[in-house]
Amino acid sequence: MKITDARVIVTCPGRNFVTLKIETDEGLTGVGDATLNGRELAVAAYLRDHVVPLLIGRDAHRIEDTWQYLYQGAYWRRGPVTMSAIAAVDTALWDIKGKAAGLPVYQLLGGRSREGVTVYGHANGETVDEVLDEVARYLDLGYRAVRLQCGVPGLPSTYGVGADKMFYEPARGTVPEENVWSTEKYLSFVPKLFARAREEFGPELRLLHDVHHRLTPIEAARLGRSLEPYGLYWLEDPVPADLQEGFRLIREHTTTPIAVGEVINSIWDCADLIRNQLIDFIRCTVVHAGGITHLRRIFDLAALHHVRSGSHGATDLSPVCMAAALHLDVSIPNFGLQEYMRHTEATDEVFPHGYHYADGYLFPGEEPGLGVDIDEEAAARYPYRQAYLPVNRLEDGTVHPW
Ligand code: CS2
Ligand code: MG
Repeated sequence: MKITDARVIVTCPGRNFVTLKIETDEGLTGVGDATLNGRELAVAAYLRDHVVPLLIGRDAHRIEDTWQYLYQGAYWRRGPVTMSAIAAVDTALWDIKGKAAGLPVYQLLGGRSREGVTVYGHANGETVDEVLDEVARYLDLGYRAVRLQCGVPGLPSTYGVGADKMFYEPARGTVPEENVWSTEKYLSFVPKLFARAREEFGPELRLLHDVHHRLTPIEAARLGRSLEPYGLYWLEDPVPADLQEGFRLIREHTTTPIAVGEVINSIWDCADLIRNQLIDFIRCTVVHAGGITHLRRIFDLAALHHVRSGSHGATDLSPVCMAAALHLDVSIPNFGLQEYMRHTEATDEVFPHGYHYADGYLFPGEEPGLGVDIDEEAAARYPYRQAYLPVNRLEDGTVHPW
């Protein structure tokens, strides 16, 4: 089965998405997500200018060989742009292989290891009371795990807190918005949020929190320790993951489980974290970590070291990525938890999909392939709009991780 065409489709149904659609001489098509929030056009150009010409005429069944050809063949390795572009090709080829076999992709990955994929939602608010009301709303919807993010008294804005509740979206504007950060204000406030949450919802609900890369290892160790009485399911991205060895210090001081991975693109960028058991959950996802082929390799390494999956599932990962993530989630032995931020109606219209939510779980569906597509006519009604992620500064003006 030969690849006859590949198109890069950029659309903005409320937010930007880049999608690759591959066509074959047998009439089967496949889709892959290539969205890199705030840097979308770099991946679109990488695909259009450097990858699509190499795909035409290739055997669509040769997924591994195509992966190696694009990865090793570029000479330049790793990085979010390269790995998102390769991911899009890889995802689309798995979609095609599933359709050719007449099977949902999870069947090609070894079949189901569980009935459904447990997901967590985001309870956000300016105040603790507002956050707790949101938690209650998620419980009414059947969620078994909730992430809590709250405005910090004395700071004008905080990561994870926005006007929209079900679709948090930080990217906007033709220049990046600037936020202000104080580690001191944050560290003294967060334990109060979780103390109230445990008082209200009891000991069993899985509670999570995202630090969004803002602390140093010793500050993160202090936070982890102060949250121990509240038994978090995970503390996410406590420090930037550039220095893998930095996590050792956190580990030496706290039993709060650590989750990392949404900005990690390759197995080489998390191998030390995993091999040294410095983390508990690896949160890479299909689009930014080289597709189903490469992410499965990361999850397999993680399984050997007691590390479970916790894939990133924010709104900037398209329904194509979510579908692919669910096929992996349902099949791997070491699944932990899947993030699920709902997409807007306009996004769901552009990306018709078979996966569905019920009672705290997502189900990938039984359609052959990934069970997701892009409606190109609908996509054309939503042209690209530049949007940047915010930049963060300390109160004295120093640039700080956002
Ligand atoms: C986040 C994301 O979902 C998460 O855990 O950290 O919202 C992240 O900020 C965005 O995906 C960035 O594009
Ligand atoms: Mg995060």
